[in-house]
Amino acid sequence: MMESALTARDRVGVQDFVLLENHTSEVAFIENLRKRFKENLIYTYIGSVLVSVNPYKDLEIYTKQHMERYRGVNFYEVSPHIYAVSDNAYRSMRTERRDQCILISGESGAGKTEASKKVLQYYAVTCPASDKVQTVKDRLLQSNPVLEAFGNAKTLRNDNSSRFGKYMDIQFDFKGAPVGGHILNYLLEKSRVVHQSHGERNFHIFYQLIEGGEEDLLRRLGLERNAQQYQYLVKGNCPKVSSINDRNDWKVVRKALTVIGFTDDDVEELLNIIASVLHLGNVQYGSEESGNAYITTDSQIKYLSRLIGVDGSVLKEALTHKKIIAKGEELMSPLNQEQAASARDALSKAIYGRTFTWLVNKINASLEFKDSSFSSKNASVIGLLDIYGFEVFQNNSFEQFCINYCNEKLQQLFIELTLKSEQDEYEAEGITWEPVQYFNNKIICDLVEEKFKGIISILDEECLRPGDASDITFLEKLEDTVGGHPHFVTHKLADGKTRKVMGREEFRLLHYAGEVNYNVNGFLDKNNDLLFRNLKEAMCMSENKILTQCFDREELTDKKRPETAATQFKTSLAQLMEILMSKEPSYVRCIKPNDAKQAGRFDEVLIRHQVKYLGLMENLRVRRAGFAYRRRYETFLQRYKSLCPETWPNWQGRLVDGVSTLVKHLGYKPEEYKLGRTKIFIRFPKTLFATEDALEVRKHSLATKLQACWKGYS
Ligand code: AOV
Ligand code: MG
Repeated sequence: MMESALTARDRVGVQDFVLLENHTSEVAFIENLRKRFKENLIYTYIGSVLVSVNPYKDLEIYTKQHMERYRGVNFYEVSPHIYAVSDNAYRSMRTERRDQCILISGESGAGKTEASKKVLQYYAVTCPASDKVQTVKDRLLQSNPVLEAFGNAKTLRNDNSSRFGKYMDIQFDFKGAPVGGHILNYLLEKSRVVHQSHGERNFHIFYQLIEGGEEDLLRRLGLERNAQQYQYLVKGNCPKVSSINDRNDWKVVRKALTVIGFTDDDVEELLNIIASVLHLGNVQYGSEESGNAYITTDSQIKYLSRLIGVDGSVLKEALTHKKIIAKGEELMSPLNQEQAASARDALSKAIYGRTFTWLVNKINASLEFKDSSFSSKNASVIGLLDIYGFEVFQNNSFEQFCINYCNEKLQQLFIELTLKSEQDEYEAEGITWEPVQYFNNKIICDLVEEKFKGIISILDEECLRPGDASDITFLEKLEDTVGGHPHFVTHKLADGKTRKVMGREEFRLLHYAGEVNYNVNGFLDKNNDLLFRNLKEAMCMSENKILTQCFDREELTDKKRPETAATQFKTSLAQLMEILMSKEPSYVRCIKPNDAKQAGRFDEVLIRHQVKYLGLMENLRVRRAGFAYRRRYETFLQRYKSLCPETWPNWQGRLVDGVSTLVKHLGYKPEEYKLGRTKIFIRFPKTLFATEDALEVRKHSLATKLQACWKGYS
């Protein structure tokens, strides 16, 4: 028997939080999420915002049939899905000719990267295609495994954690076919190349190569099939991860590189670099009596020299000395063991980081639309943002500081745009409304990025200051400058006493998503991101075709000090915000159901916390403050016209009059709704509920009548 609309709602909850009877109750909100999660319904709307709870298991909801179900169908007429958001953005782009962006946010492991892949797959399958376009689609899709191999890693939060930020433009021609793409990448967590925390790994590619690389390839690269042999792979004591099959992933990545257009030569040069980073990590030092470092592992130098095409003696000298230019004269000053090891690590990070940028550029070249009759400037665009999510570890450093700052910026954008677009809509439709109070995290963004007195400015100041500047002086300066800020805490209390629970090398930021203690150790070095000149020179001599593009001789003559890492990041985020602001946004808010990466576990405390900091309750309140529901006249009429004899089967007059006739027939009271310029605004969900139920009843009675008819025939 058909389940009645009411009991179905009891079981699976409402598919739009706006329809909750008690919309201010967080308990009701979470109960609704729980009901749906239990039924494997991971998606729920707040108006047009999609809330997604990571199921941590494969659901049968991403098939081609599912894609077809969402294609060209109105948002509210099908159950909530990432495909509905994708389709909606696509149709808005097509019909309104307005560039779109899909912003996916949520903490580490909440499902952002998976969501972004679903969006891309949806377009690849459902958008029109020609042969040429098929290549573009394939390349767009295949860019993912490649970038994930080089830019993702296992962390304690996520087995496939994005360690870089990614914004991808998908370009469409006037027929709506994807014709190209462009990726912007943000601050890769390079430090992972040389160090991993316990239980974490280096970037996937290293393990994929070692596990999956063919025998003769490994021989050529001088590598053993054993990750334990490599210093850069043993720090986290976690070579294998149960959810990851490195050997299979290697095959996928290798194939993807070919699809993207990498020649065998390109791949060889790329792998030479990956292998040389591993060899570099195994370069060990001894200490002479004088304290000067010397290299004890000549065999590594031999491999390195061969793989990157730099003379062995040049490498050896560069890895143990620092070039100083004094009074116009060049001097080689020997390094001690510790300095030499850190110079070596700086080189590894630089090589890997620059190769990653090269990789993104190479992918961009392959995604570039090349057709003289159509310029990418005329293309319509859907941007897809998938960044690293907010994260807190036992020990948090410069990287977490940058990642969490980036999340603050994105939250800020969400706040501005959801409020703004809501306001704009009421204004455009000629309807007055009451604004809702939000926690505005601008105060935290300012604390980090403000000119002269923000944390980044103070960090830069310490980085540029000659003399005794250190991580600790940086912390002291922070205390002096932002010590009184409501979102900043250190061990020092206002009365001169100390806070025992905090270390002396830490500062705490009260982020919108939670408190994080940052250890200042390494902040200056990481922000400076310096590479000794002679190491740069050595790299400029490289015969490796990729490295010659990564290390440019011009850099050696450039007298200007490069911008610090944090400032570069800040600038690129500001540019990103501008790009996003210029487009019409759709939001996907991802929630992580538990910390154990397990299916079926709904950890209420964790979820409540996310609901809070993502501002979902406020989001809902804003959505409901004026009118819970709004629909374009044609959509509303199309859906409910069967409920009124005057509008059924077709209304001939003006749409607004049709809607007016329909709602009067349905018994809507004047205070329950307003008619705007193009849309009907419905104040209470229960009004729409009643209408939905009436529709359900009508469908049911139609179905029963049909069945009766059918029985009569048989
Ligand atoms: P993230 O991108 O939000 O974290 P991911 O998208 O990598 O998180 O998701 C983490 C893991 O959760 C994935 O590897 C899948 O195992 C699982 N998962 C996520 N979404 C789904 C889904 N829709 N269906 C099935 N499994 C899913 V980070 O990159 O760490 O912020 O920086
Ligand atoms: Mg991710």
